Amino acid sequence: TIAMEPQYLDALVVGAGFGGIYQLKKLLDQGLNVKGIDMADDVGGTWHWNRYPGAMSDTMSFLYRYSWDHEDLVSYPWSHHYLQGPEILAYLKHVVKKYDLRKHFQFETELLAAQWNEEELRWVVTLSTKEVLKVKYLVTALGLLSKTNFPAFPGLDKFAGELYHTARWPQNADLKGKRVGVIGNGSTGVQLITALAKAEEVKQLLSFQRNPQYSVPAGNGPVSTQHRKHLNETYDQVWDQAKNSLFAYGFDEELNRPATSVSPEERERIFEEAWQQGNGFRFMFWTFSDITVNEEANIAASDFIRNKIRQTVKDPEKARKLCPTEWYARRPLCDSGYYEQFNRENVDIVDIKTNPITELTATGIKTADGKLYELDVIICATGFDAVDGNYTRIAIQGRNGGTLKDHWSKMGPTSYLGLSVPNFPNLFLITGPNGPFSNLPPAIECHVEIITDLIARAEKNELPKAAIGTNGYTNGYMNGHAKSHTHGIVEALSEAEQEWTTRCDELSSKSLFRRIDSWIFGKNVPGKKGTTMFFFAGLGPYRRIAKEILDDDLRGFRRF
Ligand code: FAD
Ligand code: NA7
Repeated sequence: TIAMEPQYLDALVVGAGFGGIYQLKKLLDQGLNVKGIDMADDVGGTWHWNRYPGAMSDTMSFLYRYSWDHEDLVSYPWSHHYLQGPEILAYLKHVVKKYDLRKHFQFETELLAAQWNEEELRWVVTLSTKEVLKVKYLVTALGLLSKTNFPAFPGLDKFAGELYHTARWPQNADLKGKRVGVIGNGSTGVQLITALAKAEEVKQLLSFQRNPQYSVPAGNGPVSTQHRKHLNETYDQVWDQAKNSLFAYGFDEELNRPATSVSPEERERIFEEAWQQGNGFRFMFWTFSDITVNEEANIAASDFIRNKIRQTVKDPEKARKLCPTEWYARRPLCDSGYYEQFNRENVDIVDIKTNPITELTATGIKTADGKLYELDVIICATGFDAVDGNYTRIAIQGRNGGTLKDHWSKMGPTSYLGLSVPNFPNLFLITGPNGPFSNLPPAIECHVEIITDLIARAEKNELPKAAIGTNGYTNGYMNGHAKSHTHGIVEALSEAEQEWTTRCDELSSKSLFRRIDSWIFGKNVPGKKGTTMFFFAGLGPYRRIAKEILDDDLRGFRRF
């Protein structure tokens, strides 16, 4: 094989979801020579991969989109309070078309390795197509819920029926008349089970459930013309509110009302109001200020939801199985009639907490009690190796030969502000470890905008003259190895990363979320060391901190 000549570019953007699309656009707008890649065969990211029946965003439609195109905000059509997966995919394709971005993307192309070259001040990037790129800036928008978690059940390869993961959903799946087993009942499992049961096409539907979760109604329904008109007239304020709130879900979080500060009747009334209105984040964060940090408040919310489950599910045995016993302390779920589906005769729960799956056989799932559940289709709704999962597949080698994997092996995944890592110059992560925990499109935008600013500063080459000759970069500058040495370097300082990591850890120290083995603290994948993965103080505070840092001459960043 002939070694390919390296291709010189200003920047490579990896990922073609919400993050990659916007980042590509912003860098093109800056006049840079940029390429976007994705291992998928088209744009969409999450919404390209997750095409299972019932896939839906549970951020309300008016906030699950980009905020920067006013014309689009007021004109792009959507009909319901929530967007279905295919609608989001169509929206992202529309944005790509409108800004003519497709020609800058290369699909079915995976980033395999990236190595920092100190001489040239460039990343030497190897792609699955065997192409080699030399880029000044490497932006990874790999997705924080993207690398699938596919549990290694014994006998996985023996199952003779159809076996799917929800995040790799095939376009031709046909479940009509089949006996279907779903493993997993998080956000995805709840959506899938509800949709499959409602469609009344499958013969039998079994939910293989380890830990039941708390779900509240989504409150979906058509959006009235008046409501849309009002939104259109106030969109600037709407975004302003969202971006300055904690979770950017379109309501002001309750900050000063502990659940115990009101009478039991009043508490019930507030829970009921939130239940009627719908949305999981609203139920958890708009009702009271302390549900996620105070045991008593958490129990009050849990009791309320458990009562609703018992009222909804007629068969007491099914209701018992569906009632969670853990803290209400995972990413809050909402649904479009999940619990009701268990009133159907062909829909049932297999409790795999007390009676775990021991193996898959040619014909189905076997549990510890020796029982074999015969199935035609097994669907793993088992979630993701979240946040750093996709990074573990890439060999990223920074300055001095250290790899990102090494850097993250001791403390777990860390970064400064969720986007920069010491010794990885000009590598920028969109929604990297310890980024804001919130509705994601505005969090992603915030990261893209910071990264664009950092790159603009590096491009301006604010290289302090005095530093030349002393900072180790002189060779690259003087010898002229690269096509261009006029750019600078931005990277987090070690102390800044450490400080940020400690801060994120402390912010979540009182959270009941830490007591649950979920993806939010990196505890859902066997072997993964649970660590703090997010900045939990909210998007508004995150944005303020980031702005201060940028205004304060990039405090915490090293610049050359
Ligand atoms: P992604 O959309 O995940 O895109 C990352 C892309 O990077 C992927 O296409 C992947 O193929 C590509 N990639 C990864 N590694 C490589 C590599 N080495 N080489 C090349 N390409 C690579 N968020 C919300 O805020 N609200 C919601 O209601 C919500 N609902 C969700 C429902 C589901 C079922 C899922 C899975 C996620 C949901 N999310 C939700 C989170 C969602 O992931 C984000 O909102 C958003 O879509 C993430 O965009 P992204 O561009 O950061 O990442
Ligand atoms: P989640 O929320 O991580 O849920 C995964 C589900 O799969 C959950 O019920 C798990 O049970 C179950 N699971 C995972 N591994 C196993 C094994 N080995 N055996 C049995 N059951 C298992 O993923 P989702 O895709 O639903 O949602 C992720 C996010 O994407 C969501 O928050 C949205 O933001 C979109 P467990 O609870 O661990 O007992």
